[in-house]
Amino acid sequence: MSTSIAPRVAEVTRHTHETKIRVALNLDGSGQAKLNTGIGFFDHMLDQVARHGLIDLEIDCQGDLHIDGHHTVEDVGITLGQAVAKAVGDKRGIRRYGHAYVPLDEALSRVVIDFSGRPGLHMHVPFTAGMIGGFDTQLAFEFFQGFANHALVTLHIDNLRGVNAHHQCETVFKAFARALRAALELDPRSAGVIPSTKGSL
Ligand SMILES: [Mn+2]
Repeated sequence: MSTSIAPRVAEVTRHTHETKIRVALNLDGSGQAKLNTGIGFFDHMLDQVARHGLIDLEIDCQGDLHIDGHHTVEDVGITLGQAVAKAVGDKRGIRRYGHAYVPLDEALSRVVIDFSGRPGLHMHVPFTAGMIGGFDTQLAFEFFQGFANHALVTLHIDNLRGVNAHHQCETVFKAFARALRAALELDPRSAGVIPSTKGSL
């Protein structure tokens, strides 16, 4: 039996009065990224998602940064979640679950993801600083909430230790990328199979 997998790519544009966003991605990419959210540190985090998730990722966001970064970060999470959901389709052949531990010097984070079809975020990251460059650390939660709600995934995110907030945040995004990559990987032993006894996810 030969199963040909359609290219796992998607493009989503989302326009509101607060943000205008375009996300284009290829889940089977090589980690090429073109990012422009207007928040330098956030671009740095999204670059980790592309690089360590081996996802080709273009994100352009024109957001209301004259207010603050909230709408930009939350809405990029929403739009990225929509794009991942679109690219992954009916989830046939994927591994479904993924997890990763990622350290960066003194910091260590763990992310566990399930493409369950049910949105859920359980996040425990005690950031040691309120701001990292121009990025409000409270917005990390908003990003992952937006992503989980629209990619329809269960997401458990824990920073197990860390002193430097840049390190804490970077380990979270890198572990997210690695977990995502593992969950979305096509499992040759279950080619064409939807990984659920229910028959749908
Ligand atoms: Mn860094």
